Parts: sequence; C-alpha cells; structure tokens
Amino acid sequence: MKFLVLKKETLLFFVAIGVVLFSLSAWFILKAGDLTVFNQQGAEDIREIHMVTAEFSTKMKNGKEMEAYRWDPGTILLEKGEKVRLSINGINGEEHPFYIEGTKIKGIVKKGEETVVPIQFEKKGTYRLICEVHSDRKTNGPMIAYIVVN
Ligand SMILES: [Cu+2]
Repeated sequence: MKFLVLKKETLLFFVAIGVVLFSLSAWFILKAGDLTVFNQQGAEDIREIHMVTAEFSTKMKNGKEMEAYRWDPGTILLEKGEKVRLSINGINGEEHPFYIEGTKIKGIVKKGEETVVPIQFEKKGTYRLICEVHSDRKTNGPMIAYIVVN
C-alpha cells in the first residue's frame, strides 16, 4: 500500500520522465528508419543529369561575327562512387566528339540526338568533359564542362 501514498507531484514527475523517454526512443527509431531508407542505393538508383550543347553568337560593330560553343550546365557535381546517367542533347552545332579527361569515356553528340553517358568515379577530383573540335577559344570554345567529384 506504500505506492498509493505517493504524492500527486511525484506521480506527475514519473509520468513526465516516461513521456520524455518515450519521445527520445521514438525519435531514435524514426531517425534510424530514415538512415535505412537513405542507404538503400540499389542498382536501379542511378541519378540522371541532363546537359545540352549550346551556342553563343554575336555580331560585332564592324560586322564580324563571333561564336562560342558550350556544354550547359558547365559544371556538375557528383559524389564519389555515385552512379550517374549523363544525358546530353545536341541542340547547337552539328557534331561534338568528346572525351572525359583521365578516363576511357568518349563519344559524340549530334544535333537533334540524345547521347547517354553512364559515369561513375571512384576517385575525388575534377574531370574535364572536352569537345575535341571546340576545345579552345581559337576553335570557338572552350567547350569544356567540369565534373567535380567529392
Ligand atoms: Cu563542340
């Protein structure tokens, strides 16, 4: 019968402790659940990044025309080991044969066509996606995109 003589305040105190403990454990369980979901990176979990070939062109006051070809976006960010499906649509320029520096990856982007490049890097660093025919200013470039792997 000793338990029944607990004061009301004491009971409230224990109830409050119980609520706090319950909340904490619920929070940890939910958080653990989030992490589990986050770590479920299966073979199908491939991120898609879209890129286009673009062209800037302008006419100088003396009538001279200038142009520059670009990959757009010019910089993309990847996580180390992340699988990415890089989809490049040829908008401006007839053909852009390209390679990715430091890899064996190469291909060609043609006007009106989509070129899909599967990429995955195991080493951190910045990899340049270079168009062979517009690689510097003299050839209406530089048509270089930066793939930054963190
Ligand atoms: Cu090009």
